[in-house]
Amino acid sequence: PTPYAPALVEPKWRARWAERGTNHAALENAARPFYALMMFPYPSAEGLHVGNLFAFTGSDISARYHRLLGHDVFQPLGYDAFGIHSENYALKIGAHPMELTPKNVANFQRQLERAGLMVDWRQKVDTSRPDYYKWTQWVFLQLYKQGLAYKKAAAVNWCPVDMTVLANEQVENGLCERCGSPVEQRFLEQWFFRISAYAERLLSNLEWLDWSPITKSAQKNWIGRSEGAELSFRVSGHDEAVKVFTTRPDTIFGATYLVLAPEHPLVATLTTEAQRGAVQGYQDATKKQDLIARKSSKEKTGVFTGANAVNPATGANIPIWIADYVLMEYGTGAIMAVPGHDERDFEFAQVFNLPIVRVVAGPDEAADTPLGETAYTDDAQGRLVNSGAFDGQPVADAKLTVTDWLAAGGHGSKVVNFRLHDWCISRQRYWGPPIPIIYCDACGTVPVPESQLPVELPFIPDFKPDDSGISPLARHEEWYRVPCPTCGASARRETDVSDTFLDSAWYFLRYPSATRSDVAFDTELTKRWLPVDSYIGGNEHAVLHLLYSRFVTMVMKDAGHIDFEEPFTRFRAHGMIIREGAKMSKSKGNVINPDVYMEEWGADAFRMYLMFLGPYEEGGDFRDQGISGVRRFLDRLWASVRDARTDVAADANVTRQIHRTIKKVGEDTATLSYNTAIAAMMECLNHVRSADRPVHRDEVLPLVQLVAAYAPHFAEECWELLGHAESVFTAGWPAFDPALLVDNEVDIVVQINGKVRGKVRLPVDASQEDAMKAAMADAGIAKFVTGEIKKVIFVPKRLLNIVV
Ligand code: ANZ
Ligand code: ZN
Repeated sequence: PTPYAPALVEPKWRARWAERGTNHAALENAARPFYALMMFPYPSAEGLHVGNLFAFTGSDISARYHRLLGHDVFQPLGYDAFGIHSENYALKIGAHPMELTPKNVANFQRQLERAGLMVDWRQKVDTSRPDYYKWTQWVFLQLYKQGLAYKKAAAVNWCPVDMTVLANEQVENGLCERCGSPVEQRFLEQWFFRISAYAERLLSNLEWLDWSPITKSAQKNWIGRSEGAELSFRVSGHDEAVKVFTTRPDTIFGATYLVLAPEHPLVATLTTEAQRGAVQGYQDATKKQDLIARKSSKEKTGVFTGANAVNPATGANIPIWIADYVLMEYGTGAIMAVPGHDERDFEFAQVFNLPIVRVVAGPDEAADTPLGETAYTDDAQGRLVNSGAFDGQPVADAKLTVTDWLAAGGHGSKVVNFRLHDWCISRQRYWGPPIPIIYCDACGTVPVPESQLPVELPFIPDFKPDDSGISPLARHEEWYRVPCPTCGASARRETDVSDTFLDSAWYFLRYPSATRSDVAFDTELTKRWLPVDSYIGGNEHAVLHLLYSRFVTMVMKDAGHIDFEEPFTRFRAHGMIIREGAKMSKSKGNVINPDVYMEEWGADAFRMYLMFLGPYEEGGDFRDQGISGVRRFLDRLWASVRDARTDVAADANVTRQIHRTIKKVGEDTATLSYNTAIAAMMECLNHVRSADRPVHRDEVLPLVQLVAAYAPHFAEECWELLGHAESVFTAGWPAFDPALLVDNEVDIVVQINGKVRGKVRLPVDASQEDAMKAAMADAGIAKFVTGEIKKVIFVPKRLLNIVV
């Protein structure tokens, strides 16, 4: 008898799928379209990572399951091939990204095909190819037309050793993730997208989106809506006022000093001559830090500007300081410090000996209770003290009444503030789509006409960034010198490229139309396939990619290109595969090469094994042991299929078990609970094989359908072996009979004189008489019935007690 041989079976079915177009969706005329999306990979030179494969397999199972349910499933995949990761890697190994990327993509393609994903490869996208980024540039122009793209000077992270701008994610504790040198800030002119204008909408739609709760809450925090007040403090001896944002206007009587961010534009004006040296020294030191270091809680530092402001509530003169714990990017870049009730202000006041006043007291505290070692920050129970006419008011009321009072006096107003910043999309790098803008001395900023797209990224050997902080393209006049599209005069192209996150913020719109060269996305195809029905990916993209995608989709809707504003109806975050308790990484030497495992055990066994490591949405520890167990399951199922017969009677108990398994595997697969679904299939197979007789064909047939989404090549081969000419994926999901789900037999415990002596298995409706008969027929029980039976107690379905 032939054993299961994945080395033969798997290539056979991949070839047949390709030949028959099994994995292609009926893009033009699907009756029940279902768009299953997985996050596309960045094609690293190391090749497919086991984490990628874990993610993709889970998506693939869900897609295949929906196909079995009768949907027309479209599952595309592609490559997020532009960006700093690819470029840095090319730099490291001395290659050119334009030559290296296609090689990496080809290697990924080979590995992905081997994994047996149900991908419609006709619709593949590669963000680094002109036929794709032409449309990324088009997306930029749509934002520009809507007034949502603008240019301004802003700080960027700058690594002085690598001589490059770094994304925030590439800065770890203030150091460059690549070389470890301290990161500096530089001011450069950059393009921004006005995502902040969409903050309220991005937040409120979260309420109805069917997304993983962790992803939603990460977005909610990132958007960071705060209700409060913007208050104005007059500066003594100046015309200027300092505006602050506060969520605690009720504490204004306790504001004993103001703090400006060191970069605040008023600092230069307000600083006295005596303090100028100290202030400038502090400003320079702050420039050398990145945002992450500034947000970390460390010893408070700061400098007095020499200027004072007037507290509008108390009339007191209060000093104006600068300190790096106040960030220019948030609120107004200035705060009123209330050391009695804010932790950071409290620490600062202690370091610099500034007055700390209590203006809120807890329920059982007197107005003069000392504050002790920390600020009193509770805003739920307190009431105001030392606050003039407001004394005694609960904090919640005072937030409103104090704001109204200050507003009436012309000192400020109620505002809603968002943490979400506009999205900086300029990169002073090479490996990305050139931003489609031309600067003309006569016409100013001119968008490249859509008919002139793409603005092709030229091949330049010197793509390396340098200390100038300007893009490598800015060294190539032969490229950037172009006639103005409007007046024809000599003009200059924008030489920055756009952020990789822009490439991935619309790729799901492109897939159905990937082969179209006339439009970014076809109206009809988009209507049929979008929004995406199921999106599965890593939660590390919760606030960048997923938020940007939602934003771009909203803009496309507002511009009239599409008729929906949320791109992903359902999103599920998968967990991570870790090894020996650590995240896998090359530097830790604990990376797993999927090729090796697929070679030894087969792709199907490896897929199932990955899914068996733990709950899909939580992830699990990768162990080398255990894959043999999964493979053994496939071997045994194979043998049962091979040896199955039709000339034996099906066993009723086995049939019931099969129906229960169909129900369970369906429910578990629908909720991505793949590990428990696999366990149920294994248990079921044990039942099928334990009966002391040959296996009936009907007993393995449904099992093959259940396992198909998990081990697709394997299932196809079994299905063929069972006599089918068509793919198992056309066979549908097996139905279960609800009547067979309930047990129709139960174990009844038998006691003699109150002692358990055994049990008998009987139909659920067995009577006392039936139970007695069965008990007496069991020699092991009957031998304890030594005298005359005095009494019998019978609890149906449970217990038989015989008293002798
Ligand atoms: C006075 C005050 C009193 C504050 C108090 C808090 C407690 P969220 O909730 O995150 O919006 N703040 C405002 N702008 C800031 C900036 N640019 N950098 C650093 N801190 C800033 O936080 C709002 C609070 O954070 C504001 O309310 C302000 O401190 C501070 F008992 O004002 B509060
Ligand atoms: Zn011009």
